[in-house]
Amino acid sequence: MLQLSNTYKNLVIFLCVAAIIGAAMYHAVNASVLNNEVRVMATSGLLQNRQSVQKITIYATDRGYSPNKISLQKDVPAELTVIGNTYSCASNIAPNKLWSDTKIISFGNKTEISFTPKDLGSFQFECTGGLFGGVIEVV
Ligand SMILES: [Cu+2]
Repeated sequence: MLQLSNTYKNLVIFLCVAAIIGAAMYHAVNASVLNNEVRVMATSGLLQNRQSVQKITIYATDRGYSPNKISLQKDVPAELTVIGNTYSCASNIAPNKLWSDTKIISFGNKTEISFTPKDLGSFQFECTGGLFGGVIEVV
């Protein structure tokens, strides 16, 4: 049998203990990092659900709005992006039960219309001249 000096034996024992403690700490830190990530993901998931927006793109064209029938969910914020692609009178939208100001849709620009539908039902929207329009169903 190889005779090991006491100092050498102590060093080996110290290294073994250090390796075991190191591995335990590594796993503990790793586990807490993982737990944090899970928690952060869960929190942002909740935030996303709470703040989710229904985004719809509508084109204002020479022949009116496309699409001109839109379905939205009640109590969920809505963001309509109206893209102006006409000089016709579809380039403005009159106030109605969902929003209270005239929206100007100039050619080549985007106009955001934001609101939260609070009531169920069928809501008409029209250009200020009443030639073109559409309907928003709140379900
Ligand atoms: Cu019009």
